[in-house]
Amino acid sequence: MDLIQKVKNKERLNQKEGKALYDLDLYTLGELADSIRKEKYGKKSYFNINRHINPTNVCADICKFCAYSASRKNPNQYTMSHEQILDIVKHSYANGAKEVHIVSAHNPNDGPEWYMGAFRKIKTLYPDLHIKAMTAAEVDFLTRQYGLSYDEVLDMMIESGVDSMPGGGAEIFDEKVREYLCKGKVTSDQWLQIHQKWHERGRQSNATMLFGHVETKAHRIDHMLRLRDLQDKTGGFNAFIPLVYQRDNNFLKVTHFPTGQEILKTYAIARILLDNIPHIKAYWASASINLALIAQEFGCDDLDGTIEKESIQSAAGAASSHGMKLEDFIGLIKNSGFIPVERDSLYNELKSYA
Ligand code: V47
Repeated sequence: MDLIQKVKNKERLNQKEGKALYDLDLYTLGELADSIRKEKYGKKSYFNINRHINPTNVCADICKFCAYSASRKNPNQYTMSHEQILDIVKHSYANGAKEVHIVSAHNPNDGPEWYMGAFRKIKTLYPDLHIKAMTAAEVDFLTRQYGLSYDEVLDMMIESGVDSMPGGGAEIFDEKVREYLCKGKVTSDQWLQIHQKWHERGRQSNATMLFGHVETKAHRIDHMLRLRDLQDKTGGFNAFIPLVYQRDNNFLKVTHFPTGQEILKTYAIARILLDNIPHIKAYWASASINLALIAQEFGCDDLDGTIEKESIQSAAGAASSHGMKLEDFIGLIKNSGFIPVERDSLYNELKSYA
C-alpha cells in the first residue's frame, strides 16, 4: 500500500517504511505529522517553568560530542556543594519554577550520597517541586563505580525524592555508532533496561536521540523503533526529544550537518512513527527557538521550558545559556499561532494562555 495512505490509516510503519518517509517532500510529511498532532492537541503547545541544574562537569567517561564535561578544550572543572545547589533551587522556586532538571557529568569523586543527599534536601525543603534527575547514563555510572545494581540505584532515587527521569544519555542506539561516539558509557540495551525498570516502578521518563552528526537516517529510525518497542511494553515514556547536534568545542569530526529541512523531517517522522509516545518535544535549546517554533507545525507539541540556565547545548555552541523569560516564551508561542499551555512535569495542564 502507498506509504502516505498507510500513515493516514494510522498503520504502524516498519524500519524500511520509516526510512522512506525521509523521501517524501517536506510539506507532505509536515502535513501528515501536523494532522496527528492536531487530532491529539489542537493548537496547544506545552511548556513548563523549569530550572536546569548541572552540579558537576567532572566526567570519567569520554563522549566525543560533549563540550560540557571538563577536558583539555574546557579546563574549568567545577563541582557544586549541596549548599550551592540549594541556593539555586531556592532562587528558582521563588521565581515560580515547578521542576528542577538535574543532570551531572560522571564524577568519580562524588559517591551516591552526594547525588541522593542533594535530592533528599531539595525534597524536604520543597515537597511540591518536581525533581527530574539522573539520566540512565548516570545510573549506570554509579553502578559501575560503586558496585551497585540498577535496582539499588533506582530504589535509592525513589527514596531520595526523584520524581521522574530525564531522557539523556540515549545518543544513538546503533551499537557501532555508539562505540565510536561514547565507548564505555551505558550501552543501548542497558539504557533501555534502566528505563524499563524505572517504568516498572510506576515512574515516568523521557527519551532523547542525539542526531545530526555521524549517524545515518536508518540509525535514527532504528533508534525510534527500539523506543517504540519498549513503550509497547511499559507505557512509561512521556516525551521523545530529538536533540540537534551542536558542533563547537568537542572532539567529534563531522563533515555533513543536517539542513533545517532534515531536522524538521526528523521531528515529523518521530511524530508519525512513535504512535505510542504522547509528546514530541522540540527542545528549543538545541533546535534554536526559531526552528522549534516552526517544529510546532511539523508534529511537535512541546517546547520544554524556560530553563533559566543551560550548560550542555550552550557549551557546544547553542544560544541557550540564559534560558528564556516566561513572558518572551509565551509571546513567541502565541505569535507563532499556537496556544501556550503551561504543564507540570507529567503533562497535567496548569494554565492556558489562550
Ligand atoms: O544526553 C551532549 C546531549 C543530552 C551535545 O528529558 C548534546 O526532558 C547536542 O538529555 N549537541 C542531555 N546535544 C540533555 C537532555 C535533555 C535536555 C532537555 C530535556 C530533557 C528531558 C533531556 O545532551 C545528553 C546528550 O545527548 N548533548 N552534547 C551536543 N554537542
